[in-house]
Amino acid sequence: MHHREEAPARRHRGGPGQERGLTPVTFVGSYPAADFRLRPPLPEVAFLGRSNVGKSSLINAVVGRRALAHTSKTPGKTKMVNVFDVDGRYYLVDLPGYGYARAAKPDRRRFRDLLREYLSTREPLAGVIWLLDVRREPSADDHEMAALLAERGLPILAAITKADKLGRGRRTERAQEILKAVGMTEEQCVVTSSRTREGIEQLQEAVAGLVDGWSGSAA
Ligand SMILES: Nc1nc2c(ncn2[C@@H]2O[C@H](COP(=O)(O)OP(=O)(O)OP(=O)(O)O)[C@@H](O)[C@H]2O)c(=O)[nH]1
Ligand SMILES: [Mg+2]
Repeated sequence: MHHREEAPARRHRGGPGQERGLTPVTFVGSYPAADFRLRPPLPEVAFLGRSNVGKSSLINAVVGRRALAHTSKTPGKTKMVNVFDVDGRYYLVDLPGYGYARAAKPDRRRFRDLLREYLSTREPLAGVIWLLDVRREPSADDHEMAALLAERGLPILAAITKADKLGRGRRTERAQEILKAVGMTEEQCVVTSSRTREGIEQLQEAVAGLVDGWSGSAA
């Protein structure tokens, strides 16, 4: 089922050769459950994090498109599993956020179940970019997600987001505090900003590394 999220028709969703002639990236589909089949079968790299942490913005920054994945000031924008084909080599996956306290209860449950199902069963999942806001303490939901990923033994890279919100010294300090709180090292982390493009090249390399290191079967 190729169930698209509502989008204004004029909204750009990444046809071939648009914007800056970068790597071709196309929107594949939006899926309400984790058992969708993609053709061709390719490894997937998913962006995971609490609502409003900047997942959709970071995907746009990584692929160099301004409005491929839909972003919003209001938390809870991404409601399905959105898949983008990057150059026929791998899929980038924009997930709904977790932990949005003001979302309706049934929505919260649905997102949580969808994330759990996707993260714990999805076969072609090569690795996860786990987003953490530079200004926030990791939440109970963050820790729960981390436990789920650890259980499956998936490669994880922590992306500290919105680094532009803090000055240089403060952001390094915060990054260290966050890593300590989630039990990860600096080698497993990149400090990013979709706004200033800080850390974006490093993140691109990390995504490529996850894809190259993938040894599973996407079929
Ligand atoms: N200052 C700053 N703002 C950012 C950055 N990245 C995202 N934002 C803002 O944060 C808000 C949420 O961004 P999204 O990319 O929609 O976040 P999301 O994690 O996809 O949110 P959901 O889909 O609702 O879970 C938007 O207002 C963005 O403009 C960043 O690097 N710096
Ligand atoms: Mg989003």
